[in-house]
Amino acid sequence: MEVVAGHLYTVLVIILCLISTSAEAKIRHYKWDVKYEYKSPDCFRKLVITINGMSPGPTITARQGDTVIVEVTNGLLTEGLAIHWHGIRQIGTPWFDGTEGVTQCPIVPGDTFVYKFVVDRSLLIQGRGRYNCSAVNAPSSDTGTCNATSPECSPFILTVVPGKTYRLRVASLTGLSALSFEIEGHNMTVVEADGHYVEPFEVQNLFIYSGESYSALITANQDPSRNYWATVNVVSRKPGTPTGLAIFNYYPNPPEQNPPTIPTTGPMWNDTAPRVAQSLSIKAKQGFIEPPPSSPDRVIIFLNTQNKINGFFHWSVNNVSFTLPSTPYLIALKEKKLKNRLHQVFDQRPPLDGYDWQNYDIFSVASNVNATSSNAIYRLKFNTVVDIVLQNANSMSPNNSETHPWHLHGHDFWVLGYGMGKFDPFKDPKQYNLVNPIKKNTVPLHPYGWTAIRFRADNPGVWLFHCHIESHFFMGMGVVFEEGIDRVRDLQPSIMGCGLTKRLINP
Ligand SMILES: [Cu+2]
Repeated sequence: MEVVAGHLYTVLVIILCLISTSAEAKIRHYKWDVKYEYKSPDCFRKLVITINGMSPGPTITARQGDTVIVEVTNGLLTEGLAIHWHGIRQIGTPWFDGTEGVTQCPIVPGDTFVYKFVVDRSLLIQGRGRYNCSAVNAPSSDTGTCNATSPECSPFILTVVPGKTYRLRVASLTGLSALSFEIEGHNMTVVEADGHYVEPFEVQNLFIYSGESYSALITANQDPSRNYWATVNVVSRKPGTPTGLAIFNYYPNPPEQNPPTIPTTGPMWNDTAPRVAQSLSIKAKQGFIEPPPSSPDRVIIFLNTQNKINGFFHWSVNNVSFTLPSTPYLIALKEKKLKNRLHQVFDQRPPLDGYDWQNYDIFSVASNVNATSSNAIYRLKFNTVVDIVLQNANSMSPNNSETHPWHLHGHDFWVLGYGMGKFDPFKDPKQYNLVNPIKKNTVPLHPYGWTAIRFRADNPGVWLFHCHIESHFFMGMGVVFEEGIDRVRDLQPSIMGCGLTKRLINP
């Protein structure tokens, strides 16, 4: 489970743990209380958001086709709440996607909201890491001292039997950093990404971005007389935290026996090449390929930049920094009583499908860093094929371009290609992989590069597409797509109550 706290509203992103398919569909019923508590997940005592007293929260165990019902009570006292079920497409239930401002009003403090949706597939390992307190330089004053004896930050132990092969399910629940995951002395074979089988490929370390998930096979084929470090290191931005540690324990060695080696620090945080190489290695597995449509009906290019508005830092798409309206789009667009008031809800001028690519220098700080903000949305013709090209650029710091993992709600998309430098809309599409592209829901945009994806706008609803770095999204790095709104069934009244929707439930 991933906890993403916003400035005003809190969005919890939950990753489901699914077991294999088949058997009869069941109803899986949960009651969750969300509140703030003190915990020490990294040996520093700090305030965290918990579900039923846990962080990470409880695991939902379900099979494909099961119906999950979760009664969520918001005990945060001062913040609104919504829970997004990351990777679940919400086909037929767009109002339960858990995106406040897009598909629902926030669950206000003290209120209970019931989510009910059918599971369409996916992921995860639940684990704890451990930090080495001696590696911490200067703990900040508000988090106290590093207490390595706290049972809450005791090392996660992964016990294996020599000679056996294990499938590790790894999900990144981060809100900021990209990670490099490694088990000392053991190569991993990547076999699955975001719920889709990939043509197996071997890595020494697995790069994983916020919101992504993978399965990797690991064979316990090293010297069985000792244990090994499993490490997690921050990449893509300069690490401000020590290496996260777990113990890869060969049975019957004592589980807590520290490996005799120094934990691995992984590749350099700013070495982009191996990360791009991993992205390029991910292809759909033979026998599981879903071929993409051969051409798009619409192409949209999103220039990703850092900007300023009134002197404050923002992130932008085509120089527009995204803001959410107080009336959720789904309700405003669907409800007849609000249809003639749409202009009061959000900016009706359609946003741009691209930027001045011929004249924009992506390698320098922009000559004009100022952006505007808008809550306008992209309206897609139902069932059309849409290509999105994410174009990276220099941030407001010279010689700096950041990594942005983009996550699409309501769909899986085909990953058609990655490139370095500026995307050329005439030349680069010729290099797209239309043979065996992987389907994903989250994809990295590498520094100074581009990433091209394709999806079919076939899921009636209103869907967020955003950088999964929490702070980037809240600083404007996102867009919203509407598709097939007329095909959406009657909305659940429970999603209403804010903005102009007040008049719908309380005329
Ligand atoms: Cu970002």
